[in-house]
Amino acid sequence: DFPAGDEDYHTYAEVTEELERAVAEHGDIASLSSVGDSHEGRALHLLKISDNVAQDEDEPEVLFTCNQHAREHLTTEMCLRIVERFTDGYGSDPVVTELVDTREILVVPTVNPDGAEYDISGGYYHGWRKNRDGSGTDLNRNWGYQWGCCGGSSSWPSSDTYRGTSAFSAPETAALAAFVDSRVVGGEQQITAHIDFHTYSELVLWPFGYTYADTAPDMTREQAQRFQDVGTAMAASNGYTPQQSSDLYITDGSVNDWMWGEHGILSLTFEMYPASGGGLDGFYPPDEVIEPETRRNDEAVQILLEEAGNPMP
Ligand code: 0X9
Ligand code: CA
Ligand code: CA
Ligand code: CA
Ligand code: ZN
Repeated sequence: DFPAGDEDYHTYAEVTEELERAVAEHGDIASLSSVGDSHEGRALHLLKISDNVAQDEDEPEVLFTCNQHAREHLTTEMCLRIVERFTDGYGSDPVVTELVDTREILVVPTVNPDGAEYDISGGYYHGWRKNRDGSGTDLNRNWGYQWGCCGGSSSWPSSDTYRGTSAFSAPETAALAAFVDSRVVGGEQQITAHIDFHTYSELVLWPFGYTYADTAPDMTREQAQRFQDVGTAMAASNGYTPQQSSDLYITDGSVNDWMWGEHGILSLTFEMYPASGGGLDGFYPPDEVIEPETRRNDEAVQILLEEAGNPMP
């Protein structure tokens, strides 16, 4: 469990409960499934929110993923806020209602439930980042676009950025990637936009991470400009700093490079609160910040949902 005083954070069992509650109360617009199982057999929950939720309608699909990194618990709360806002707000909040009616919102609140549960086991924080399959793999270096290409990951299992033995060697990345692959229908990827939430540093980041270059074989000048425009607009709404992810540091095998490079998805990473401060402590802000720091991203989430309807140049 979470340490005393931090009980407002959700354990895996409590995340499951929240999602089941959303479906029980809003079964007309919410349905719960999973993209697969973690190494230890926990369901990687997928909550879909849309009107006519049982049907696969021709509406832009928008994906939100959280908690790839075990200790980044505030991100799980971010995904839960998205679930709560777009279910409880349906029918009363006009913006929410319009977006639920015209989008298919897909939320995976915890990509790494084994790691998250381990991180709080014994009632204290372990500073854990990776999954729990015993390989030492950093999930956010295990994605299959330019995997291990460029010095943005490590070949040492003990490293914080170990890329794994091959792309998608981790069951959690493999399951999520297979789900995204499965959204290619009639030759067209249905998911048009994505945010992967992390902590911390208060940043809005866009691909590519594997190269410092702004343009690349799979990134035209016009496309890079759109990432910059959307990222900058989002950052204006929440006060984060917008930048290409490689401007922070080079990564290869990160989720955004694959989502964009492989599937053409407008895919960004948010690094949430705090902006800086205190090494490991930065991953464990008190639960009092959950409400203000997740609400802070409401407008950016809305911008992504709206942008999901616009074509990529
Ligand atoms: O290193 C990561 O995977 C992310 N940061 S974290 O502190 N949450 O681990 C950032 C990934 C963004 N991509 C690049 N910086 N290239
Ligand atoms: Ca508290
Ligand atoms: Ca629908
Ligand atoms: Ca659809
Ligand atoms: Zn992270």
